[in-house]
Amino acid sequence: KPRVLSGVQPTGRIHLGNYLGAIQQWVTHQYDYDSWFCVVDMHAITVPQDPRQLAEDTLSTAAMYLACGLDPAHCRIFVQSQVPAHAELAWLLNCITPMGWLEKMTQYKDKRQRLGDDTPVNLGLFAYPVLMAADILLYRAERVPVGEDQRQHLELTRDIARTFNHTFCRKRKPHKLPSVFREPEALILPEGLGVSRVMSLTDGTSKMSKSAPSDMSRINLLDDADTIRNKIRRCKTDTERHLRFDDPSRPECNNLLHIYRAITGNRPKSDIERELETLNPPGWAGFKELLAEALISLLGPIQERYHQFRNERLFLEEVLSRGREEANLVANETLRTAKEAMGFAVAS
Ligand code: AQP
Repeated sequence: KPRVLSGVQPTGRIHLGNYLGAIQQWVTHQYDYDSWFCVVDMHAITVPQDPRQLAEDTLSTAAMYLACGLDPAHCRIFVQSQVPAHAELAWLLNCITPMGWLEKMTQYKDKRQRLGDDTPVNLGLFAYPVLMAADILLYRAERVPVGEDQRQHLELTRDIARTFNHTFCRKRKPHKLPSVFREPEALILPEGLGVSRVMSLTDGTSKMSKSAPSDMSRINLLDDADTIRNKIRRCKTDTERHLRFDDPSRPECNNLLHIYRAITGNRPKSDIERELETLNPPGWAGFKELLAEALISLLGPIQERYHQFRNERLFLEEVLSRGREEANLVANETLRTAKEAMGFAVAS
């Protein structure tokens, strides 16, 4: 089976963008792929975290993976910081990655802008994509199921893998070595099969994100029914009455229709547009009610399972401990071959 690897940062509450763009794909693919999913807590600390909260958020994120449908009998779930090879490989890769490549990363540029000129940017935030490359390359993953926002980081991962293989394997004299790393492909939902980029509820041109200051901009998977109704009631819309897909001048309408479609079985767009013409009350008011209730139906069962898993601490720790052991085995082996290729004196 081809191997997949992906992860979410424990930086707050998991939202609908994380679910539709990434986790839902993981759940679907876990039976067809050799699947590895991590909670990327070392990525989380690229922006300040409360040390009293990080471990709990890490466990909550793992519980949410299970609640969304990841089955530890079919995939491995582990915590990034419990596999030291991630940090070590990231350092090796830092030393072959030109800073110019990282300066071009739009996510870095966006985050930097959001932090403002007065907040100094740390080296970790700048080097974030190199750590992400290490995460993926350590497992020689072939596919990486992510949202559209990660496409550029995946391209960078491929560039880093190619540079490493070229420098330390193919050009190696007198004997070439087999490639250490495999160039992974992003697995991003194609248009028509869900939403690869869920946008903010308060601005249809920016992505739904954990770090956006206003909680009204996102639906968190743990939001209760009243909160969901309130957020959808107050989300940004426009003054047109007809609800149509794919009008570029109506980003909010487009986003909400795509969310509705993704959570109600990906029916043809024309079917949904027809359904929306018969709403009572008509237009936005009726659609907002429909969307809110569809979200509540989707999230209710996930929330119930989440609270069960969150209370089964021993089970959760056992899943993560098994994941940690297996991840360390694979990651240490790849790290050893990478260090050998670079010329380190590797202890036998
Ligand atoms: N809006 C989104 N639409 C589709 N997919 C998304 N993902 C994130 N946002 C969307 C996907 O979720 C996975 C984990 O991403 P993350 O942990 O980086 O989450 P985040 O919400 O992007 O976190 P932050 O801290 O809020 O980051 P910034 O500030 O960069 O937005 C990934 O597969 C991602 O594609």
